Amino acid sequence: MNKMKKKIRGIKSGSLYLVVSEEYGNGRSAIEIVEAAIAGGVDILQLREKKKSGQELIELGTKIAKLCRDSGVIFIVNDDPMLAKRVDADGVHLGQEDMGRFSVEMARDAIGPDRIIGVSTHSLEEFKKSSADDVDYLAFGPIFQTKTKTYCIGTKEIKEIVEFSARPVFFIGGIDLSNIDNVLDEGACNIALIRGITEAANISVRTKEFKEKLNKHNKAKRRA
Ligand code: 3NM
Repeated sequence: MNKMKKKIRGIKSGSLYLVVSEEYGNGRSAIEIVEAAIAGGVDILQLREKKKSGQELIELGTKIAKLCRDSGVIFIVNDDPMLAKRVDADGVHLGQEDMGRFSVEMARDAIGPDRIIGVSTHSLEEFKKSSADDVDYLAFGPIFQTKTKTYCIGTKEIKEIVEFSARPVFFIGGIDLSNIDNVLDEGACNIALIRGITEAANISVRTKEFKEKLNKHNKAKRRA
């Protein structure tokens, strides 16, 4: 098994996953966001730029792949298994809409056995169904209100998801420093987010703050 795939499969707790979208970066470029998040200690980065052309994504993805490789950060590309392969990312993230167009099995055939596949899920039922597929991690959300969805689930299903899952789970959607404790108190171990980090005045400091929160919470949980 490839090193990054092993790394993500082995994640138990305390991992911070940043989804990078320039439109939420307060005028900062994707590369600026990525560099600052890496400096702050982010664990996983996803390139999610819905408004860029194919060529722009190849150029940007290639640059981010190098930055991540040099710092041991896992790099995931949103939506497109062929782009993930082209820029030599560690894996691809599939939304439910993507899986309407092609199955996880087809994405696996496209990117090969060594790269990571992650999926978005938005209900307990979807989560359980996707868990049976050949995926390396799952995301569950939106927990709180967010800009990319018209509804949110809340924290009530977190416990059951965590207990059920044999793979790492990232909770996502509207998570920021003011509500992260509600998510962690329900048993979440890892989180994913956009604006909580990309809108910060100092992205690197904010990334560190999230990492500290996650570490502190997980230490307390181990002691309990
Ligand atoms: N996926 P923010 S919520 C990209 O629920 C994405 O699957 C979600 O952005 C899901 O942290 C979301 O700014 C947006 O709320 C997360």
